[in-house]
Amino acid sequence: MAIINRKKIARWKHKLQLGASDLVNRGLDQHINLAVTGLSQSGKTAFITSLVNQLVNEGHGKPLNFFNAVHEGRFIAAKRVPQPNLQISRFDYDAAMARLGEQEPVWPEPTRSISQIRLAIRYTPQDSLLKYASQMSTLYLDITDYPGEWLLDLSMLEQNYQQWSEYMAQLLSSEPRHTHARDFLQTLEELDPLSAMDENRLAELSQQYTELLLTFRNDLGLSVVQPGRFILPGELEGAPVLQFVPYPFFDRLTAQDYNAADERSFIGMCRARYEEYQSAIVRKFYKQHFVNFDRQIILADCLTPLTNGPEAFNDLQQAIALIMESFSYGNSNLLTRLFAPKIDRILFAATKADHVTSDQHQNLTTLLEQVIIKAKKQLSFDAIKMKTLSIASIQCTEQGKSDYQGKQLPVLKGKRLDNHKIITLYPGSVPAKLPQPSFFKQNNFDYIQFKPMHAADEHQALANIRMDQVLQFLLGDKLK
Ligand SMILES: Nc1nc2c(ncn2[C@@H]2O[C@H](COP(=O)(O)OP(=O)(O)OP(=O)(O)O)[C@@H](O)[C@H]2O)c(=O)[nH]1
Ligand SMILES: [Mg+2]
Repeated sequence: MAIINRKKIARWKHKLQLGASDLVNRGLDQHINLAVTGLSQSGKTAFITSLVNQLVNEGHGKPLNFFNAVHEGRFIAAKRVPQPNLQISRFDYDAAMARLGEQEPVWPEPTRSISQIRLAIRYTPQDSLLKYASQMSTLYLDITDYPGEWLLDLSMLEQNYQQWSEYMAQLLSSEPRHTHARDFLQTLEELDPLSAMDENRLAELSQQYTELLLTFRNDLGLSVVQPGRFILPGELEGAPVLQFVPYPFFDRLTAQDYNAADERSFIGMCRARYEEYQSAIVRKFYKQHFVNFDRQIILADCLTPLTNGPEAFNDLQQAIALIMESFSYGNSNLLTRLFAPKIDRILFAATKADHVTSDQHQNLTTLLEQVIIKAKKQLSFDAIKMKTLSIASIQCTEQGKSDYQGKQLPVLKGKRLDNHKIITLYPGSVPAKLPQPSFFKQNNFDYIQFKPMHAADEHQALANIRMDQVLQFLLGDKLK
């Protein structure tokens, strides 16, 4: 009798454990939807590839010392599992790893569309409620990759056509954009906004505007480039919804005339297309992919602007502030989460830190803090944890010392992306504050693009800088 009872009790206990674990998994924070945010070429795809790589290959590379679940021996394993949305492409981790594994490794291509990946992370709970529910628990992590060009468009949802035009007018009329925008502005100045507009003529104007946007981004290294789909149209290439321009001379129009303008007029046609762009493209993208985030990492490349000048920094600052307006921040206790999930942790990461010697990492972190200071002030950050780090998702250089005039100087060694030659260099110092124009006159920051190091095999963790701290900050508290 006693034996039966013990067996029964053990079975009940087991059932209870399973049930409780199931309940806990469904009810508590065992799922993270991570927003990987960053302008084009800031390093999103490289970051996602490395994050997946570090988790699935844990134990096969540089130890993740600052990731507590690993450090405490509670991390069991991570694997890719089917993503929730079956209509979106899978993030092509295998292709990214295959490219890094080639004899001459190559970086991921710039992203052209949206993809997703879901990871299941198995761990032994430490001292949370879960400990009593089961010996093993799972944290699901969802990540979406997308072209950085589309991200800035989110702020257009807050502006009507007139407000957006006025913002663009302000940008186009100040340097360094103005020099390039003169002809375009003059053409629009000569145009009667209420006159009938030919669709082909508007297509030409929007082409001229698109070329300007490309110059701003590619030649001047500026970040605020709107609308993003103009430079990365995808399947919308040539569609009328991408054929409109901002009108920079609203002061010449009365509110009455503007409101009465019909869709055949220049201003009416631009307004209608802008509104269509907002609702059919931007709002759709936002609704499908930019709600329900719990955690966010904002990746920023602060080193490229060091080569491009003070305006590029100013623009990066504006772009980050604009982007952050599109997310909802706040407290994520269970009750509020059920109705409106909010981001409760933000990590600001200065990417590509392997481009500078390690003695400059602290300055790079401080510099990013200066870049985001305005954006942080604009938002209310009740109960939000924030951290700033300098990272390299995929480290391409080795740190070393070189003898120079009797002194040991820190140097980097890496393979140049352009000519595949191995070089040893001191790229220069990073200012801890937003650089003044004088910095650019005196200093020559040597920004050289490097080839990624050869990934010997896909089961080996990629060399990186501080990815363990990234994991700890973004996931650590959920793996207790
Ligand atoms: N040295 C170094 N370079 C990096 C690192 N991460 C990214 N890069 C460089 O930055 C480029 C852009 O990285 P991506 O990950 O493709 O950037 P992205 O944000 O996905 O860009 P889009 O897809 O265009 O929005 C790469 O091709 C590399 O040249 C890094 O950790 N170290
Ligand atoms: Mg990408």
